[in-house]
Amino acid sequence: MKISLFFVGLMFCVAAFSARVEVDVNGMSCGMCVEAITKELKATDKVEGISVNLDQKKARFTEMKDRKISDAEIKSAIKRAGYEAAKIRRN
Ligand SMILES: [Cu+2]
Repeated sequence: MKISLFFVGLMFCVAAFSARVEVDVNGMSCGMCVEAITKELKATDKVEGISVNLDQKKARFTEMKDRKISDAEIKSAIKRAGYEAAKIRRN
């Protein structure tokens, strides 16, 4: 019982400190765009759970809690893929 409470507490802490990030991306038009953006975000090695939505033109991911990614780093990753990060939201 004590152990399971510990894990619940641990999971809560991880959730509390790893921010969900949502990025509006300009210029996406097909599945190749999705692939390219996913690949460049993954290459930063600072995010996980990447999900790029073509219809919504949004990239979503979770920032790794021990390796914060700055807005500038997000913008340059999206730019390396060939697109523009229009707006970045964190919550
Ligand atoms: Cu494309």
